[in-house]
Amino acid sequence: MVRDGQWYTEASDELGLGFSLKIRDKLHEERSNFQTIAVYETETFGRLLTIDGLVMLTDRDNFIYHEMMTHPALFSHGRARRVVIIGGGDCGTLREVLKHATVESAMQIDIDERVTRVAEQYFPRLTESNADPRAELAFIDGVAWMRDAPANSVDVIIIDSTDPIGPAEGLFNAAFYEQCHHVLADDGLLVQQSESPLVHTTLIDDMHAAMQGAGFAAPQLVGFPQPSYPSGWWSASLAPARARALAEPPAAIPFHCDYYTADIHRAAFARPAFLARG
Ligand code: AG3
Repeated sequence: MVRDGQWYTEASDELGLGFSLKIRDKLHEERSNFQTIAVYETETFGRLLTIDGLVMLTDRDNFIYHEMMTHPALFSHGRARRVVIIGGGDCGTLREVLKHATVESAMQIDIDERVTRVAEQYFPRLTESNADPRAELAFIDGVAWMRDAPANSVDVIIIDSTDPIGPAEGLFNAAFYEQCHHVLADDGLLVQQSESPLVHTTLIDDMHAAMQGAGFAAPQLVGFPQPSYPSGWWSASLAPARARALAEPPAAIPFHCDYYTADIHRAAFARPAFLARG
């Protein structure tokens, strides 16, 4: 039991940094078949979901991550009908995908059903669109699903995974990207959460090289703040299956967002000088 006034900390020895939230209570903790899932009530960030001790989301800032994992990719595609989410068991990305009227099917494939059940119980706002008839939830291995999926059958793949250690490791390599490339339509896009542009530059370079090695056109970095993740600055990497012009977002976004706007979309693709230098 956690006592009032204690702190939750995600610290990384490797990075030499940590992030702490003052907590009121631990609401839940379980060891699923794949990982340890915990939920805390914090003093100022609402509820906190952790997997294997790492921050997955908080009530207060997950809107930035979920909107930025979804809307730049879907509006850049322009007419995405078939969307597949790998990971994302908390359903926050699925909810954002379903805001797009072009989307006819949105399939969320997370290996761990318990993440979704915990989200339904403790983060009901994230799962509020799960009954949408266009949504399908599968609790299977995303790598195996991708291997067996037909060619040219998906418009946008969103990989909303944990860090590239443990269950998500197989989602960050060339073999998996090759399967994604095969499954995507010619004008398809892959987007993957790609950690911090400040402290994970080597990882990002390796990911982009692996994506290009698998046949993708040059990936672009979409940057955004995420205060509860290491360094507070996060990214998604957007890779077109084949070189193509990306579509512009509409001037007026046709649904409610709390972070994403057309201006934010353009700004998020801008490369800071130190990253542009490579
Ligand atoms: N996606 C987790 C990104 C990685 C966070 N890393 C960390 N805290 N060290 C979470 C899924 C949200 N839908």
